[in-house]
Amino acid sequence: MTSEFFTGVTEPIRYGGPDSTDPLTFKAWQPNRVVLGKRMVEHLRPGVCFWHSFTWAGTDMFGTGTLDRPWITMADEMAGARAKMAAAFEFFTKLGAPYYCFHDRDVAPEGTSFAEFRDHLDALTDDALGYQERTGVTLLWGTANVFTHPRYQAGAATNPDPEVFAYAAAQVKHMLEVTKRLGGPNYVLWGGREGYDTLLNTDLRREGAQLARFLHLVVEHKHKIGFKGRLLIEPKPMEPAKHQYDYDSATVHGFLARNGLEGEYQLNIEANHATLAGHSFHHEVAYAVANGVLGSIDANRGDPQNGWDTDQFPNSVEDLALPLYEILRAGGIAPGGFNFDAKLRRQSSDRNDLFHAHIGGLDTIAQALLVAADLVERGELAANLDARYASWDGALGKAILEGGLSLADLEARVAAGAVNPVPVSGGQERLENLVNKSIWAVDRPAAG
Ligand code: XLS
Ligand code: NI
Ligand code: NI
Repeated sequence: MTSEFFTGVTEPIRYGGPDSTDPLTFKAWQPNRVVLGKRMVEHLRPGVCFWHSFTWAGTDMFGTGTLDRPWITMADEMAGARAKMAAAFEFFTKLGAPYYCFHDRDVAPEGTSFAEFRDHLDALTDDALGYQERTGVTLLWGTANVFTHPRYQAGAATNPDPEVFAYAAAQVKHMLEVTKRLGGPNYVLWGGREGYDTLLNTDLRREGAQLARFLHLVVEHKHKIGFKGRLLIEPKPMEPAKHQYDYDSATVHGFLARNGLEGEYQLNIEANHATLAGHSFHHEVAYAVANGVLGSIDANRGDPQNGWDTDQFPNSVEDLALPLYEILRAGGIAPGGFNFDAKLRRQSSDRNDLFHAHIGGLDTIAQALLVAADLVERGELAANLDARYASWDGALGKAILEGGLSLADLEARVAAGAVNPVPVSGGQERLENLVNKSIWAVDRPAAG
């Protein structure tokens, strides 16, 4: 496409500040503003995803597309793919997003054979390289879509048919190479159909072994081709399958440990998947940090009214401040980032709505970063946590942890009256007030 698609926005979106009345300006996102010694853009590394923003026409299970995405129905599929990529890079540039993410199938038409699909993908990767050079926008992560085609109806790696495993392997191998060519610092595996609809036809033992084998093959190929990026698994408890094996952070971490894969994979944690699993996003991030498996973030939100994976754009600073606090304390998210795995509502059918959505998302993560930085700088939460566990650094605590005391030793001490624990307040409300203090303190960021 030679002419522009997003004609309602003629200039890159600029910072207007909290009082700006122009809805097409940022209220909090200032990529170059320094926060705790690092620029906002380096802290957050935000990315736009291809699938929700350019590959999805606004269909749902009851209705056809409502969004204006002309490339989807173009008769010449490669011309459609090129128009889509042109519009996508035009959008990234006008928004000022430094990164993007895609599945192989988001950019390349399926064609009539795998060989044809691979040729399409290679040609479009050449195009993407050109766009990357011209715009400076680069890949945050690549991934393979091994869930849409009917061949994957019973799973990819966990399919009862090894030929389907082979097909998925071919796709992942090639997409890993494409990700390397595009300089992507991460590669994501999301097992949307690695799970079951009924246990009546499912051999859990076999499927677990198949999945582990698949993950080992990916690691092997990564090292073989010298891909320096990280491999990430994206947990999700259900949808589309009734139950998915990569249920949540802890489940995936356990699976990796059981199968000799620890250290080879980190996690891509999605806010709405956390809530679908009955956790908070804060919990999933905190678990990953505590266990050394934090990789990247899929930023979005669900709707508390129904709990589905509605993939809405993040808009709550409160929900994101504490996950960001964990991330700051862990030393940051890089080489991961914040991918907006979020889609417009079906009625948001103006072209500018895609800007409004991402402006809101960027402003929200930027503002949450300021709150998190304020919590770090004040240090009150951290001091409270240190004080709460301080006696584990004392004589008794150390002796227990270092293995110097048996159950019998401990019984002897308790029986001798040497141990008299006194309950201490957890102070939850006092701590919650500290969080609100930071939320309110950075309510109006200074222009800068
Ligand atoms: C779906 C997932 C998917 C992954 C990439 O729920 O979030 O979009 O992020 O395959
Ligand atoms: Ni999702
Ligand atoms: Ni996702």
